[in-house]
Amino acid sequence: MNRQDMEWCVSMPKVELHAHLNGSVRDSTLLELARVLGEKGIIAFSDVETVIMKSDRTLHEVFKLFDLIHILTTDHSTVTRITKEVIEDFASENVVYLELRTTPKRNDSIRMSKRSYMEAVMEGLKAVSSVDVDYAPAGLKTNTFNGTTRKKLYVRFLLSIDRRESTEAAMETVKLALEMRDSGVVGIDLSGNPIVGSWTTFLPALKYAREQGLCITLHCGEVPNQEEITAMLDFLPHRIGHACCFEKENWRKLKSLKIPVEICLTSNIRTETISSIDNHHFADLYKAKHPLVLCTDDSGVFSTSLSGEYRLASSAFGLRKTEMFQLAETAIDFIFADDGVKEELRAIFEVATEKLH
Ligand code: 6MZ
Repeated sequence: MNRQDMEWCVSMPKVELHAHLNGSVRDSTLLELARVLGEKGIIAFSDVETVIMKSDRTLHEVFKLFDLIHILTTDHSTVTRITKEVIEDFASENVVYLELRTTPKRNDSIRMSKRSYMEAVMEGLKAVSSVDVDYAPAGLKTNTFNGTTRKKLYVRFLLSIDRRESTEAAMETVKLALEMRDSGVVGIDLSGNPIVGSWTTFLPALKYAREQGLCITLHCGEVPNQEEITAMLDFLPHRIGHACCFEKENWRKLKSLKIPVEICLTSNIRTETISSIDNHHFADLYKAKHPLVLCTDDSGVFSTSLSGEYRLASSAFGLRKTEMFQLAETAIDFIFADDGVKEELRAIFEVATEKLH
């Protein structure tokens, strides 16, 4: 694919369903934050700089990097800043619907509660000025500037439970999600280092969330763990992320249940969860017409973008422009927002079809 094709991928409307807030921070922002903490003597800037600028990372190293990023982005005002920047970055490449996920964090030393963390996130969303943002159920809230017709981005939130957390902490996150439904929270994600903890710890919270009408997406099969993969699929989540280390029986179950998969190509290759793009399960699932959506995972950590993921899929699997457009449009079926949003998104794609074909 040449440069013009990349421009085409950027101009196409896109739907992002698997993006972690702290994994999507610009390198330039992380370096700026590191410099400030370096000057205060809290961290050694040069050590941090090397880690941030490193391009190849195993899954293990990625989680060490997240611990570092979390040190850099701890306080409320930084959480607000990164949220604004991340949303504006997705808007700038024509993402029209974004489900942004983040782990609400409690940090007593700076008087941060899970709720105040999320309030800082919401403040960042409201500060977005480059596009109009629709962030809550129909008719509730939109941050429109000057009443003029401008580009619009729908943003919804998923609250993540980190696998390091306890059952109680997970339940607190679910309760917060329920209280924040009017602010655009639509679901719960289970993420974090896949070799840490047992997913059964979170089962009571996940079950409760589902009973209360929240949608659920689980990081599933990022490492080989057949027992967990089977149990996760049997739970019938609304979507799963990754599905890298599946065995024959897992594929059979996934396909028969038709659970949509959030595919993160660059992330899987960089973390060596998949040995090479030629062996990626995207090809088989796409051929089988299994519900799929291309996502970035951590656009900052893996130096990618959603347009870049489409370009990669196109070059690796021979997708033509019409097929890429269709793939992007089909993602509307798997979003957690209501039918009204789905209809509006379909209208956006219809207008774009005429322009792009
Ligand atoms: C599992 C991941 C992940 O929530 O602090 N996270 N969990 N697998 C991955 N694949 C590479 N990438 C990111 O964003 C960062 C957090 O998202 C989860 C991890 O829990 C990480 O700490 P937030 O905004």
